[in-house]
Amino acid sequence: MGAELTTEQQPNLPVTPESLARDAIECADAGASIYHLHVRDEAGRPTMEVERFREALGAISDATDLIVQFTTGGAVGDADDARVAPLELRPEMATLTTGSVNFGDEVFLNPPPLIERLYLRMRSLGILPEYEIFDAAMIGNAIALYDKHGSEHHTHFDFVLGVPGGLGYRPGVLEFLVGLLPTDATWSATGIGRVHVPVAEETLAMGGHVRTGCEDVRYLEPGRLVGSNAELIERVAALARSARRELATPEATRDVLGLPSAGRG
Ligand code: KMH
Ligand code: ZN
Repeated sequence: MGAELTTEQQPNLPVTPESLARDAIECADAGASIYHLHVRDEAGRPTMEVERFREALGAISDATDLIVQFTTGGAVGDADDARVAPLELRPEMATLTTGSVNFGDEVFLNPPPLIERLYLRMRSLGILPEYEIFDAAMIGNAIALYDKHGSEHHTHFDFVLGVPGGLGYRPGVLEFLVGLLPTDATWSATGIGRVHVPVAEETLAMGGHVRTGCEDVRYLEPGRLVGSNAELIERVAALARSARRELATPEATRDVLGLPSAGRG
């Protein structure tokens, strides 16, 4: 789950800048438009080291026109300063979890001063936050945050359903969550583990966008480890086609999110 996944548990994780670039190309070819990025050290352990983010961002941006979205959640227990630091590289987007949540046997801590610090840093650097919603109260926290500081940016939410300790998936949950969003917001959803397919199907039917990848899904089916991020994107792309939903290019996604086009960046 998340950055907590090790290369022992999932040997197919891209780690080096070269493998991240290859992975990003495959993802783009399969229909992705945003690349949510965690980085790892040479031993495959999660890190928030700025240099690793710099190399990864350079490699992915040279190889594709995908929107690169940095994690600011990192791995459970990462220090606040470490979570803020990579933002200095000015990725187009970064995640912002607007509340604390139990996370397996641990706690993913996001106290209000850290949330505000991350938000203000993103805003001052022109980075678009993606509000990561692991539980319903986080929606109100996000709205209160940009109401306080000015919401001149587009608002985009991502529902993460099925983390042990967070909000789970069942029919009706997405409708409830979407009902709490401001009317001009866009949203995506991801189901952790075995709920990834029903979450994707319901999201597509409701007009939302879908996130998927090795961070969220370990097994393609019982006993069969996911071979690559692209394999999961291909699965979602097939679901999108049967739901008569078009795949957005990175440029179309920039347009939806109010990001400058890559050419004007
Ligand atoms: N690894 C989780 C503690 C994010 O990328 O911002 C946080 C996470 C969310 O994965
Ligand atoms: Zn993440």
